[in-house]
Amino acid sequence: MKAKARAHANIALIKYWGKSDENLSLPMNSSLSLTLDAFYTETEVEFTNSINEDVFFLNGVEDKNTLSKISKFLDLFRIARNMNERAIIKTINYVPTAAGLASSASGFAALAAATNKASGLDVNSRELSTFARRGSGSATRSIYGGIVEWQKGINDKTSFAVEIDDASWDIGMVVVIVNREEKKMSSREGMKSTILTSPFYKNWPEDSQKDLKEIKIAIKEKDFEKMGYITERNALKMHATMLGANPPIMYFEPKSILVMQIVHELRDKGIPCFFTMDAGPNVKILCRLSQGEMIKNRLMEDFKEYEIIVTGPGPGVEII
Ligand code: 2P0
Repeated sequence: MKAKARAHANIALIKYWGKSDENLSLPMNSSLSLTLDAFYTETEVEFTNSINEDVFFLNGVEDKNTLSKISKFLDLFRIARNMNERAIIKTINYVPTAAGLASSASGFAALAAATNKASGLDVNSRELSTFARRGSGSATRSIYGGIVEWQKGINDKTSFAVEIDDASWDIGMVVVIVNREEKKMSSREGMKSTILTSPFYKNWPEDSQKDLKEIKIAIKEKDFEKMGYITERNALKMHATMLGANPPIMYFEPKSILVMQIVHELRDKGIPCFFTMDAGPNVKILCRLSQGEMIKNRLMEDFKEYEIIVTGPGPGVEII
């Protein structure tokens, strides 16, 4: 009745932006990501008859704010197993100091895997990704390592992740921490508002699927530059849909733009690197892993060393 799991965070190269079903967390578009080695979450779940309510500890401190979301998530497993036991959940986020990155992807992937084991449900990875999805959309992809596609599907059973490539061909990311404060608007709210109010959203579901198709070809051909250009454009198009919302949603900060300019400067010098940005001001640079340290050195002219993290591809979720 007790199990512990580790899951790594992921960064989307083709973004998920918008839900077609809020309750089931079904996405409007399929997405594709790179699982990262440097950022991960470890979660232990123990079901027991000795308590009447779930208890959740985050980094050693009891967290009552997130409890209802976690309990609702555990209910999915309790219903599937026809069990009533409450659980003690202990989560540690291993994110380099000052990273300030969202941890919902690694968080819900680790929670799903630990609960799957502890409850005895024992579904396979594909089905596990559908459970992770119910916690947080991006968690669907953190079930697998390397490059992962989340196929949008048409219902709960068909919206799952699949492995695309192990990313072992000199691929990495440089994460630049621009600001580690909590974001003002959650992705959930941002997506909803974009769909409802942005005149630019209507092109997104179809256009992002074209990008997805193209990037999968580039990955198959191991064409890193093509993969990078598609990644950078796709992120900017996602942000364009948000900029068109009312009120506008803008995650860019001056330093985010500075990183983008440095990326272009490096590219002009012949170094293949490409930026992407999510629902926050931090910028992630897709690059050759072997050039990560060189890119970091350039960034250190404008950023502090602890604000720059070089990482390779990470593995899928594992029971530890
Ligand atoms: C992504 N993002 O594909 C996109 C790009 C942010 C921008 O998935 O509402 O925390 O829990 O499904 O997964 C972040 O959103 O949102 C996200 P919910 P989630 O990575």
